[in-house]
Amino acid sequence: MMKKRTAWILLGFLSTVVAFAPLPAQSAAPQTRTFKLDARQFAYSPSELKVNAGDTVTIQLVSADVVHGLYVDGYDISVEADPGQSATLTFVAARSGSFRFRCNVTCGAMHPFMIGKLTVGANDWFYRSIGLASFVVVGFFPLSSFLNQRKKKDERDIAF
Ligand SMILES: [Cu+2]
Repeated sequence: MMKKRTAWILLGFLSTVVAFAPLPAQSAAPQTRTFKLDARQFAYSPSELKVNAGDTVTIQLVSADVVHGLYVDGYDISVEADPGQSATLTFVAARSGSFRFRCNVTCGAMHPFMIGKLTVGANDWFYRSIGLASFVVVGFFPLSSFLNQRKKKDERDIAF
């Protein structure tokens, strides 16, 4: 009986740790982030942007030569900047994942290759729920078979 209780307490404790332990790599509070994105034939600089889910993101698109655009896949938002000018795009990064951003103004021969990547980190709750779910799966089945064995043994002890 003691072992059974200890196992439950241990499982409860581990679940609590998974649910409430601070995650080192993720910052919980949403931030406001501003990026200056240089656009010229036929690339963006920087070509990779990383934010956390929930961040408010402002991209200042600066066209160095001809008219360039910026379209973000998955978010379905875009902005255009005239030659030598800048234009800004602000949005809340509510969707996690990797998204291409691309030039949506035909700007020359290599225009289709003018692409970049926006990475929106998953928020804490996504990882926590996966952690909890794995505890339920990994923890429940061995424990239940363990408890069943105990129960059978107890019954035998009573029977004989
Ligand atoms: Cu282009």
